[in-house]
Amino acid sequence: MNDQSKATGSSQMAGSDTLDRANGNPKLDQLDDFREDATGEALTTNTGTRIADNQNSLRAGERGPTLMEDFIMREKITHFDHERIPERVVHARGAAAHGYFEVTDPATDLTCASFLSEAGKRTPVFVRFSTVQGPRGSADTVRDVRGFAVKFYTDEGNFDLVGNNMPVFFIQDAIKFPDFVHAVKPEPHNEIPTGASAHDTFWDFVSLTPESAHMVLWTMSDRAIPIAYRAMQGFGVHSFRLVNAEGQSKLVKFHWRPKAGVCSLVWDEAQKLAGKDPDFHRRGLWEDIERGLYPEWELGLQVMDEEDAQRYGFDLLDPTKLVPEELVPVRVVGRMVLNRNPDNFFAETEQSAFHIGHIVPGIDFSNDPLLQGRLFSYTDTQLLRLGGPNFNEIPINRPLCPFHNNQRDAPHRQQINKGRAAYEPNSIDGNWPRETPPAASKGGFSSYPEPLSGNKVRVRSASFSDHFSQATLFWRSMSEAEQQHIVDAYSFELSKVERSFIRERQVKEILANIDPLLALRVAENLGIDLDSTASATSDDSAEVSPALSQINLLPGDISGRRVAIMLTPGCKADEVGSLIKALESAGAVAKLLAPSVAALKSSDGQPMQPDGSFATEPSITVDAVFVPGGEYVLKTLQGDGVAKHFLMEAYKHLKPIALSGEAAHLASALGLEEDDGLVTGDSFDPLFTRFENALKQHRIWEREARAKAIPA
Ligand code: HDD
Repeated sequence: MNDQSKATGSSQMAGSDTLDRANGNPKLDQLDDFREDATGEALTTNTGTRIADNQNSLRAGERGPTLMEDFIMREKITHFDHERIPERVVHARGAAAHGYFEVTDPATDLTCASFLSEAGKRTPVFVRFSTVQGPRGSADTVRDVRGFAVKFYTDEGNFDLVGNNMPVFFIQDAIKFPDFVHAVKPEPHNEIPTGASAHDTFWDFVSLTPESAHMVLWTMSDRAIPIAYRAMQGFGVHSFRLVNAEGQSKLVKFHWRPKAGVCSLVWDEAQKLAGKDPDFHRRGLWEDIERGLYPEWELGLQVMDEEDAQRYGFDLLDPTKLVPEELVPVRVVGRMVLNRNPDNFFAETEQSAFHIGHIVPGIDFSNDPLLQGRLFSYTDTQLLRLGGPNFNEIPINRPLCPFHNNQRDAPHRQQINKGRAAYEPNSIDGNWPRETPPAASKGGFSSYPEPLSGNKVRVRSASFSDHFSQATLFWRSMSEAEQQHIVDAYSFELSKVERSFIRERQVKEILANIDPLLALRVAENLGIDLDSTASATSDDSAEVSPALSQINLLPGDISGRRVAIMLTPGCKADEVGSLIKALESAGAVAKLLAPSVAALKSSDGQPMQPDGSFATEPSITVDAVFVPGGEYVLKTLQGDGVAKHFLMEAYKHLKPIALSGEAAHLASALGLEEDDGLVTGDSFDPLFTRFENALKQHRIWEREARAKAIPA
């Protein structure tokens, strides 16, 4: 059975012709994809004993006590009692998918890594996206960094690119990671807040840690509330090293560029989704893949000479700095497509173990002190979380290429290693498995022979000391709307900080150093007196990097966008048909919504089956709304508070709305002013074209100030 039929499996099961009428169960041939391990097989204990009764424990008499002897019940409950493993200490909340990486432009001049060597070469990947702060059950849409971890199962071993959706990090040295994480996590006395950084300990730490200024600015930007995993950039953050067959090395930054463009939620939407659909991102990823709308990214490299490590005015080893794309363009070498959902969340997504130290010949590390510390941390954490050193034998972590060594035993060993010589050198087994000398192709891994010297010291290089220039660059590169969102985010978060001295420190010592106007605007919202800088203005001549603004990262089409079609009794069937066709041919998703999920009759008297109701699929779950014309459209929608809220909320969240035919009157009835994104008309084709153009912009930013007056 293919993935598509799997997705619709539950509704097939409901069909009467697929039921085994004798006992009301689905027929076996409809089920075998659901339990391929056990369909048609007897229920047994873990040791294979067939079970006669799985409903009742063993009792002394019908109404008597349960007997210790009941090995079936005890085995079952013991296993259940141990079902959980510790969640990840950070990045606990996540979702993942399988796919492939394909080389589009071989990088053999830069690296001997075989997975980057030939155009068209495909390598299987498993990708896990995550938030950082919240626990496993927390909401997807909170303000946070998103993890973007890619496991390449290359033919020379696994390569894990364990990155984020932001190109910089909060700290420069791994020794500060526990401090940072303790500060951002829920506070220890009451375990509040879940999935949020709007609390005293986070702002206390970052206001005392100027090196965090740049990354905190990113987390206060729209990047921290992505609309979907498919619409996020990914970054390896650190400078890595690529080494070619001649042994030459370059420093590189890895970039993932989404085909869907970079788009975000608006803050009100993100907060509401956290309650109404906490699974919003994982659901989106899952549904897109089941629909065949496969999320896709380009893999790009920024390549720098080692001699230039300090040429750009910052240090390439400093993970709080990015390399502006205007300075070093991104060279695209391949693409990644996610086209298969996991079969089992626990076995794959939860047990996946990423490690920045999983590399292959042709890739190597730089001396970034954050990277260096991470090299220790990831194996260490898996030992606890996955219960011992055999975690790489778990199917999701196992390489697809052959692997052999003399490591043996330890908890949960899966391999049954044959033979007697588990050591090297040996003469009993011909000294196998043997080392492979480094070579141009298929050679063994050898570290780049970087010359090193120096005293043993605990110091931070002076080249790491500028904490504000790039924060200023980011701020200056934002559009007006993006800047406003940043001001709003700082104001929101700091308003939740109880201690006024922490708020003040952040504004006066951090924001004022990024940009005086940013500080002033936030200070005004917090009632902080900034006398000394009150007349300050931003330096308009300061550099900008257009590549940092999401406004410049839109995809130019509407593929993958979700459009709600608000159905009402008597709605025009031909118009709904044309709309679905037009959306589908543009790669967008049509969602038929109605006052309830009951089928309703359209203008041609035929039943139309909604996919959901206005209440179950609120406007925050879609990108745009189309209301087809129809005899009863006004009466139905105006008399329905949920429907009215749906439309007003979509307007407030700056979404394109098309009101066709009779539905046009809803604009004035609801007090919604027409603009580039609120389009009305009687004729489908021109109306759809205007609607599609608005949707290409994703949001109608010019509406934002006006929409503030609409109740949330
Ligand atoms: Fe980390 C998980 C990304 C710094 C220690 N990290 C983790 C994950 C991602 C990142 C995406 C989730 C992987 C998954 O989906 O399973 N981490 C980053 C990035 C960093 C970074 C981009 C900075 C550039 N991390 C960092 C430091 C340390 C860690 C400095 C420790 C010194 N990270 C961990 C960890 C985690 C982890 C505790 C938790 C679960 C896991 O590793 O497997 O070891």
